[in-house]
Amino acid sequence: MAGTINIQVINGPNLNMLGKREPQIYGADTLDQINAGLEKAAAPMGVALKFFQSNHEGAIVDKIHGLFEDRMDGIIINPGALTHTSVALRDALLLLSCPIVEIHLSNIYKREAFRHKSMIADIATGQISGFGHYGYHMALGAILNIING
Ligand code: CA2
Repeated sequence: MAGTINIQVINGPNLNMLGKREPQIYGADTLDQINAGLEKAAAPMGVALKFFQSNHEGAIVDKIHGLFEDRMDGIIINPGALTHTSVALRDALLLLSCPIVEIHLSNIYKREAFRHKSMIADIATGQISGFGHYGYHMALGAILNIING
């Protein structure tokens, strides 16, 4: 019998402020509400989610190093602004061999030019951008599709 599927959800800088400002760009839901909705969808599918948010690049890199030991089945990551800047995040994710889905609430390609470049898009399994919090659900479905075939 197949065991539990373990998926780590990582959110980067400022995403703890969701629902508190700029709802026209990022939606009205808080990160806790988004996580709760994802958990509700994941549990009946035998998926255990772990959640991590940090405003600090090094803390996220450390977390990813820990996942190297913990052996997750998949990673859903919204790196926030680190998407566009962080070679350290890119290098850390390269340590992992499980599916990695990069997700953005907003469509980064419809926004300022500096958001059009992602440091991790070409090393991620895939990218989802512009579907609000539903993007996290799409990412979950994409990882399960890869694992279950
Ligand atoms: O669209 C996304 O999900 C982003 O990753 C969000 C980042 C942004 O830097 C990326 O270019 C695209 C910013 C997250 C900021 O979150 C806030 C939420 C509420 C209030 C203020 C900021």
